[in-house]
Amino acid sequence: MIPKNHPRYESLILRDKVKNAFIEGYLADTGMIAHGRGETFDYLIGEETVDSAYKAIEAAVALILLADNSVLSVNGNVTALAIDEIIELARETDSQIEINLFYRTEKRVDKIAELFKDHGYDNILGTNDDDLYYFDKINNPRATASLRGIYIADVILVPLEDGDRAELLKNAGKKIICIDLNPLSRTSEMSDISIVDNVVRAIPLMSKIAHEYKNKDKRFLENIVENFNNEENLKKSLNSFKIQKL
Ligand code: PTJ
Repeated sequence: MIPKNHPRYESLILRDKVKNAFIEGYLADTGMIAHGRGETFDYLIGEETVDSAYKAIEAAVALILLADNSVLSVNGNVTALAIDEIIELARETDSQIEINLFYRTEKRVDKIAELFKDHGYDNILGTNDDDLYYFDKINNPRATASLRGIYIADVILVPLEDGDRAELLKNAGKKIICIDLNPLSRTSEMSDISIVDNVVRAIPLMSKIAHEYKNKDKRFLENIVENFNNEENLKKSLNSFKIQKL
């Protein structure tokens, strides 16, 4: 039990969620290592949504709302940290949700699908019964895509994606939006829009902005996307890292 008045309460709660998800069997063991790495970057940006991340979030929401088929990809870490928030974002943006695991096992996929069901979302894609295709004919679990989801999607949100898979999706002609606290990761570098923020802050903020943007006209959204430069924005994100005591 973590006392509410602990100065690092929020951070410890997230750690607990990740640990429990591992014990429940749906978070990869290395997902805990990835979380630790994320914690470090988060600390250095002050555990807040910096201006450049906010700009990227606005552009990301505009791009998703302009898409013909948008998919929100989920893995073990996103399920553990932001299951209700990602369901809300799917509803606000009319996107589909697809399970997409780096360390894919039938057991983990079933558990994640069951959790989404328990949280009121029945139509998750990428399950063991789904029609899964392989990009570039690479018969590798990392290359799976649902025929009704990622395979035909034009815009994909990949929170916490590994670089190889991001590259695979990019080469398949998709527009990629990532949420990754590391602005230097291959995923951040190769995405069309890189949100350098924690998924626990970025995803709810995306829903809030989507709620506001979804009644705007197409030109408004296109303007936001056209005026966004990912390379420049990533440099700004990098500049917001500093050594400070929280
Ligand atoms: O559930 P699976 O099988 O798909 O596996 C998921 C992991 C995360 C283990 C897998 O995708 C992986 O190994 O990822 P990487 O290559 O370690 O990359 C994770 C990236 O996410 C790193 O750059 C971390 O800094 C970043 N990160 C970690 N936690 C968060 C985060 N970014 C945003 N929000 C977080 N909470």
